[in-house]
Amino acid sequence: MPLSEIFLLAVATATCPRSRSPSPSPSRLPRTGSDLQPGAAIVIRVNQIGYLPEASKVAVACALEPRPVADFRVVDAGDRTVFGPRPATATGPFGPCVATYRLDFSAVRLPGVYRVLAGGAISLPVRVAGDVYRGAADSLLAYLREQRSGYNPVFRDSVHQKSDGVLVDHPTRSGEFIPVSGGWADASDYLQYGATTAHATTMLLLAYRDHPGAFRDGYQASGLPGANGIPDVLDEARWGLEWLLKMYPEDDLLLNQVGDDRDHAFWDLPVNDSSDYGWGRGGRRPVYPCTGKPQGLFDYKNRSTGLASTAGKYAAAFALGARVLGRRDAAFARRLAERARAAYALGAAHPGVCQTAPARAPYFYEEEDWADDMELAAVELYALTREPGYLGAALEYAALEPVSPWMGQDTARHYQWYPWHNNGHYEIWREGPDSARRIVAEYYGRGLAAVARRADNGFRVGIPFIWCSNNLLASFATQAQFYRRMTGDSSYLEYENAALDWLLGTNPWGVSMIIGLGTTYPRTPHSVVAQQLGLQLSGGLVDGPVYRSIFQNLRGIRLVEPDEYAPFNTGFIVYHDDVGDYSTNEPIMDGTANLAYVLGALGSP
Ligand SMILES: [Ca+2]
Ligand SMILES: [Ca+2]
Repeated sequence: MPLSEIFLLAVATATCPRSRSPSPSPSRLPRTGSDLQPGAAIVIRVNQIGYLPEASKVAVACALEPRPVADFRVVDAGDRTVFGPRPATATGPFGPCVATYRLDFSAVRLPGVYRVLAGGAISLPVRVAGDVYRGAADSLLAYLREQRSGYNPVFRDSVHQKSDGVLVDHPTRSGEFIPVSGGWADASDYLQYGATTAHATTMLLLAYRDHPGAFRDGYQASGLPGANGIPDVLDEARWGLEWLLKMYPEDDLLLNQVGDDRDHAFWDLPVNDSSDYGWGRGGRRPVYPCTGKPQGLFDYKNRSTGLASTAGKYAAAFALGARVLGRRDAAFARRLAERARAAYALGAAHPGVCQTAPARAPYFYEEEDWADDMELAAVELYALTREPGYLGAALEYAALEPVSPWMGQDTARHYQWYPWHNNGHYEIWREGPDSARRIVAEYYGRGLAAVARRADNGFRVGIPFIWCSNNLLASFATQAQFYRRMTGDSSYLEYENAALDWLLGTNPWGVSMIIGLGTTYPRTPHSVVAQQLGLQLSGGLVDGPVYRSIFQNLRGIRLVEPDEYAPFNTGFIVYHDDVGDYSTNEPIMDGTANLAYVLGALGSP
């Protein structure tokens, strides 16, 4: 949940003596900015980490003025033409591009570094090699380490270690201290949510289970440098699991979140967070239980109806964790298995959603679906226990939500259907009988087809550009990859590749959306840590482009520097590499972990 109010409070008012102006010092930060030269009317966008030799390779030319592009060619590092001229495929306007052209150079398979030329424009260098994705999934983990609460290895200091937390909004126990220090801050604020943490943890566990070769061991359990004999992705997953166990301390006490948007009053580093929740500045933080009822201590309330959405996510992470970590730590796995059964039973008894709790601002994660979460929990418990009742339940839950409902739609509310793809179908395919495998494959296919129908544009993207659009692309690519593995059907491979290419630079702005990956990536993210320490975060996936109307209507957004991408922000979607834009340029913890799976698959040896 972004720092929605920070600029209103920190800039527009002077009532907070310790508030800091978020004006960055751009000169301290390296900038690449736009590569659009004055007078140029065409840019060529490519995947900036490169292409696997046998993969399809499509650059996209974006013309900002009407100018026909008939053909293109590819040159090698010595400027020799190695491919083309070949006809460019005209694909119509998109966003700021009055015309787009797809430039397919899949036939270039020889490893090397190339550039694509068309219409007088030239692309960034393009690498073709078998190892272009090697290490990419691991690089995401750096951001998760930076987001750690409890002990933070970047600061080598404690973060909220003694302050978390005081139970609030509980019918009988409000005011009680419950030790819940740990986990990850959700985004550039320091709120922490059980639902997003559980999904992130699940994605890390799945990434390692299916693609262990993609991950290395360079960090300790604490997150400090140094190998410990455990792949870092499992160190990070365990960090998530340990916190989730604290957030589910008793069979009937399921905790929802730590902190709330009162956090947004200050632009502080996590180690000296001065938020005041009524116990003094920098004091204790509230921990909210899932209550099954609309929640919010002040004017704004969410629309919670039950516990299953969060209980299901916890149960799934616990059960999967028990399987993946079982051989390394049998006692920990037994504890996880016991908690998985209890959380699942709690969710089954309380169907409905547990949304995050707003405080002073009207923003919260408006999750509306819970069958997907209970499906995943049930099938992970089946995989763990082989008790047939869990498989039967998983199939029943799967039938309640065959397709993640955002797929095919123009818009959705914030986190309305979450997670953005349903891991449960893939797990049923892995664990279930043939009849069930066919059914869940067909479910995935329906969702992919619905997105593909909206993708008739040069970039081949069919997602709605709601807040956190990059998560939708990462999840679309993940689901498409699952589907291909399940069916052998490559009908959606073009869209799967386009989604990843978009995240890595093949988009109108020519920006890789993952900090540190590629050539041109966000240099001034909406992050206190990056801005105040003048350091470059690495690994974080930012929110991504949004509809212009969303950018214009969210509270408190102020761009604080000239927009280097202004020529590309003329269409229906916008993106700003600006510390002030929490709608498009804020790294997010769960989105980053969500991407680990698909990058891990591509980066496996
Ligand atoms: Ca390690
Ligand atoms: Ca859900």
